[in-house]
Amino acid sequence: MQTRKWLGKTLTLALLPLAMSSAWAQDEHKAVTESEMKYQAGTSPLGDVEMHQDVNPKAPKMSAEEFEKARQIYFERCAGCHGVLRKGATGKPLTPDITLEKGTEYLKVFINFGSPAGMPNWGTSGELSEADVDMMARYVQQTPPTPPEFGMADMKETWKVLVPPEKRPTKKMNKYNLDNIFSVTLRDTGEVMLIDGDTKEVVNIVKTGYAVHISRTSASGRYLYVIGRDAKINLIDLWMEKPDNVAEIRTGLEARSVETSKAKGFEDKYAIAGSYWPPQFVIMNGDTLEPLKIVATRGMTVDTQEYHPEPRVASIVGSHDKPEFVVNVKETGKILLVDYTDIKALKTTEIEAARYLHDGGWDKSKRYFMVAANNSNKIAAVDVKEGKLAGLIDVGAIPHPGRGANFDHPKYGPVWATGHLGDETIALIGTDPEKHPDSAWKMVESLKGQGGGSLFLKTHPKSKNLWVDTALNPDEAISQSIAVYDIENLDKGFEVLPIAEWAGVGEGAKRVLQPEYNVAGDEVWFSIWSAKNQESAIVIVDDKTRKLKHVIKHPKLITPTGKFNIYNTQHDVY
Ligand code: DHE
Repeated sequence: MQTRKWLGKTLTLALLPLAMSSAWAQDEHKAVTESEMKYQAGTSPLGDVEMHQDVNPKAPKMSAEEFEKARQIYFERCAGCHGVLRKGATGKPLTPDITLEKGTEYLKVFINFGSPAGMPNWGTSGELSEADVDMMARYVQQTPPTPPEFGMADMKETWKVLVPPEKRPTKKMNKYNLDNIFSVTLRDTGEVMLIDGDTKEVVNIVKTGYAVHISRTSASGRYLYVIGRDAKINLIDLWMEKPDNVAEIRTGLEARSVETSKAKGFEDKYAIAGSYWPPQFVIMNGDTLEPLKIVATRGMTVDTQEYHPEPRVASIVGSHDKPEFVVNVKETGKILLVDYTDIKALKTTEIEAARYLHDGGWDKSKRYFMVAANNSNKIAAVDVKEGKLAGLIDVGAIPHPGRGANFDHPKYGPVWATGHLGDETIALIGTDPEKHPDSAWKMVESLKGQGGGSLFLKTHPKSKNLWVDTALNPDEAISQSIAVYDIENLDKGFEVLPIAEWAGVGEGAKRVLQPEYNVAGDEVWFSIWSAKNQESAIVIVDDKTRKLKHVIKHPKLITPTGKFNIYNTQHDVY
C-alpha cells in the first residue's frame, strides 16, 4: 500500500486528500463537479503577457525557465479560480503568507489529488506530470507576478476605426430582417457567425478576439458589440450590405462583458466594457469605440471590508429607463450604478450585495436587475429606479442564470428564474412588490430539474415553455439533453428532449448549451458544443410542438456557444 507523510502522520494515499480537505478546504462549497470547476477555471489569456516579478528569498528555488512554464500553467488552469494575484475567488487564496507556511510537500499533495471541495486532481488525472506538480507547488510560494496595467495610452494604441461613421451607410443597405439575425460565438476560432434567422443562412463570419465571449446589441439595433476574453471589442455595423467590423479596440488584457447605453437620448451614444485585468471598466463612444473614461474597481470587499487588489468586472447591463449602467464587481460583491449623463462628473451609487457577483438579467418590468452572487448562493435584486438593494434572496447552490427567465407564475405573479451549477433546482423569485408583495424578493418555488451543471435557461413572453440546460452535468445523457417545463403546469414536472441526438453529429462532448429564442418567440435555438476538431451544430426546435424544426451545420460552425438574437438582446427579452 502506498503511503505518504502528511502533517507528521503516515497516511495511505487514498486518505490523504480527505485529511487535507478537512484541514484546509473546510469552508469551500461542496457541491461542484469537476466539469463545473473546470468551467470556472477557464483559460486566462494573461499567460502570454510579460509580468513584473519580485524575488522572494524565502520561497523554494526555481529556475527562470521553470518559473515561466509554471506561470503559463497557472494562467491556463488556475487563475480563473484563484485569481491573477492569487487572492482567491472560487478557489482558496494562494498568497505566499499562506503557501510558504504550508510548504512544498503539503501543496504537492493538494495539487496531485485535488479535494472533495472542488479542486481538480491535476496530478492523478494525468493532466500534470509529477515534475509539473512539484514545480507548481514551488511556484505558488513565490510572490505572484503582476501583469501590467492597461491605461488610456495602451487602449488608444489598439484602437482602430476601420470605417469612420461618415463613410458608413445612412440607411440599411441589405435585405436582412435584422431583428432576427443571430450572432453566434465561435469560441475556439475567435469569430462570430452571423446567421439569418429567417433563412438559416450564414450572413458573415467576422474575426473577433481570443475565445470570444458575448455579443450585445445597441439601443437602435444597428450596432453589434462583441468581446473576447483578451478584452478585444469588435463593433459590427448591421446596416452594411454585408454586416462587418467597423471599429475595434482592446480595453484591457482580459475581459468578459460589454454593453451599450440604452436610455432615452443616449441611444447608441456610449459603449462600456468591464475587464478582469486590469480590474476596471471603460466608457467609449458608441459608434467609434474611442475610449473616453476609465474607472478602476479596486477597493474594499462588501463583507470583511478589506482591500482587494483584483475585483474583476462581471456582468454589465444598460438601464432602458435611466442613463445608468449596472456594473457588477465580482470580488468586492458590490453593484455600481454608473450614471453616464455627464461622464466628466460621473455619479456612482455603490450598492452592497454579496460575493462573488457573476451573471444576471432584468426582471419583467426592467426596473430590477437580478444578479447571481454565486459563492454566497444568493441572488441580489437591485431597484435601479430607486438606486438601492431590493432584496438578497437565498437560492440553491451556485446560481447561474445567464440573463435568467421571466414569466407569470399562475400563483405568485411575475417571477424571474435561475438554474444552478451546484444542484438540480431551478429557483423562482417573485419580482412584483406592488401587486404581489408577499412573493416579492423571495424564492417562491424551487423546481426539481435534471441535475446540476446548469448554465442557462430561457422563456419568451409569447411562450408557455421554460427551457433549462444542464451543459456541465458530468452525465452525458443529462448534458446532451434539455428539460422543458410547461409554465402553466409546473407541478407536472419536465419533459426531456434529446437535442444532441437530433443534431446528428458524430463523436464529441455535444453539450447542449444556451436556449435562445428567435424574434417571433416561436423557435428555440440550442448550441451543440463539441471540441474544436469535432462537428458541432445548432438545433432549432419548434416552441409550440417541442419538435425538431431545423439543424444548422456548417464547416465553420466550430465550438458554437452563446447565441444572441439581435432583437431580443436589444430589448432584453427573456
Ligand atoms: Fe461566460 C456570460 C464570465 C465561462 C458562455 N460569462 C458571462 C458573463 C460573465 C462571464 C461575467 C456575463 C456578461 C454580461 O452579461 O455582461 N464565463 C465567465 C467566466 O469567468 C467563466 C466562468 C470562465 C472563463 O474563463 O471565462 C466563463 N462562459 C464560460 C464558458 O465556458 C461558456 C459556457 C462557453 C464560452 O463561450 O466560453 C460561457 N458566458 C457564456 C455565455 C454568456 C456568458 C453564452 C452570455 C449568456 C447570455 O445569455 O447573455
